[in-house]
Amino acid sequence: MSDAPSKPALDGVETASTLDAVIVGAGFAGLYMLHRLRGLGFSARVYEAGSGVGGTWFWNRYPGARCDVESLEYSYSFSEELEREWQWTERYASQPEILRYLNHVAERFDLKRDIQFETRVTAAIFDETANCWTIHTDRGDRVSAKFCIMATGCLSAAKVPGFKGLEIFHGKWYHTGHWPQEGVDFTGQRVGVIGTGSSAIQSVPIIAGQASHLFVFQRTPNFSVPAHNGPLSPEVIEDWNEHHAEYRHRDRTSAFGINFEMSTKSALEVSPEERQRAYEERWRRGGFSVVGAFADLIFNKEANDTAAEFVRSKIRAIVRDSAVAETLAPRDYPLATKRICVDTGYYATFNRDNVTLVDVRVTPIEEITATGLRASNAEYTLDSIVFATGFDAMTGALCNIDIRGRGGAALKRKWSEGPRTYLGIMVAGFPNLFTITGPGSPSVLSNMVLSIEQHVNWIADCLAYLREHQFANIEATVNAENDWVAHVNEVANFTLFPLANSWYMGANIPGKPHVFMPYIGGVGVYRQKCDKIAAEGYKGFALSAPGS
Ligand code: NA7
Repeated sequence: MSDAPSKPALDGVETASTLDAVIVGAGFAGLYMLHRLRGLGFSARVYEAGSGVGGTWFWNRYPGARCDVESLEYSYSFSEELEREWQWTERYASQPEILRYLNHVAERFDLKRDIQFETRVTAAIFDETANCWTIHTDRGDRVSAKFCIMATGCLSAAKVPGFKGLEIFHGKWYHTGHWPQEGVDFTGQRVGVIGTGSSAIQSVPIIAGQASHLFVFQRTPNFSVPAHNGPLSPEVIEDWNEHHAEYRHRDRTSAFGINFEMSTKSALEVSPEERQRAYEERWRRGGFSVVGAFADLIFNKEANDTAAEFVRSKIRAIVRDSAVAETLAPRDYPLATKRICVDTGYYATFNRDNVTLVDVRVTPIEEITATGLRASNAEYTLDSIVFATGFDAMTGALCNIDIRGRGGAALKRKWSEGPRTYLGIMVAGFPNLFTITGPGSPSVLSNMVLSIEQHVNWIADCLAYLREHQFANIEATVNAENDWVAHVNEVANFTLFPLANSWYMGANIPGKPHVFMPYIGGVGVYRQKCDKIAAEGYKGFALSAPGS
């Protein structure tokens, strides 16, 4: 991977027009936002850094990339026709299939004509005199819009750790979140994968099948549960086609936006045998369902320990070398407080002769060398290095844009001690700026597509309301924002989530404040709150007429 080439400016470098809205990003969120605004008769333009639609699913093309939410649920629900005409092929959709879907959506709703590709938004400045946003791009565009809608994604600012020596490495290196479009063939190579999060856990089994030798450099082991992926049966598809309205409603009113089936029992009130049966049953089902085996797994450490020990026992049963199994078994944080992974053959990959696990907590990576990587105990000769090292989650993509609100105040500065929003949708001091699935909303703790649709609909309805009532501005009040931030923290502190050094907590980025960023109150509860606030005339927001 190399730095992006400098881009030529497009014709008509400055765009004088004033749009109703600029949307930043053409993933699931940006595409649907454009569709909704068009339907309401607003003018809108999307700026997208990639050369195609897809967002996360455009960039994350690493081997084995797949969604860990089931395909039937991880899809738009806004169009009955779309719902009927698109057929998912597998329980968990692969990245190429999701990208095909998003391209289909873009074509079907004729969205591409309002998307400017290969254009990264660099700044969004609120002009208090003209009462509009001025958006700047790396192509030299400068466009005005009444509303600026950030559809920039929660896991889009890829993070390559600053290892000494990377620039002298003679081999090739990649980040999973910026995978080359043409793919990579590791056949016969010595490959190092750094990181053991979801991206590594999906790609390691595939890379191991190609490489002559694969070294997996692990800092923190992750809990992973089997996907049991496979083709969707005609019966499942037929059932979905018949009942999807009902299933979608169930998801919208649920905790995580997926069919989760949360037990009402405590893990501590049942016998060890019953507990084991429940975990085994969930393990057979696969996916996140294990977290719903008991009602208190994310609230009670003792209850959680029983589930964590169950997964560790599975790791020991799969991995033949007991020392490797122990290294792969997470111990220092509760199950699910770092994003649980969903895999196909991850642990079994460590039974292969051509795979070596390196615990970098014991032998830290010291530097990248011309020929590979030096850890404190050994030097590893590598042809390629894969950084599966994650993202500056939730705030990274927003803070990478120079966003300035009233009085020229920078969002990055406002968030220097952690993100502050009202509902995860708006920020006090930044009128008419919306953040789809922003920090302080369920976002990454939910089925993202469902949460995106909810935010997009809320924002679209809000813009229609402003127009109808002749308001020019909407802005979160400081009080409402303070109350919301306190509520987000209060709910998080009821759970075990703050106990982990996770990217939910900003812990993976050196210097980032440790604040639990998503809202864990549940998507159903959250939706009700958002709807109530809108129904009460946007309580907690200041609405003002032009020029006021
Ligand atoms: P994650 O889940 O953030 O995983 C990144 C991994 O990289 C994780 O194991 C990190 O260890 C490791 N890492 C990060 N920096 C380093 C350094 N400097 N040295 C060694 N190891 C490092 O990102 P993914 O892309 O896998 O998944 C992101 C989300 O996408 C996922 O949760 C799903 O929602 C889909 P750490 O745990 O920080 O010790």
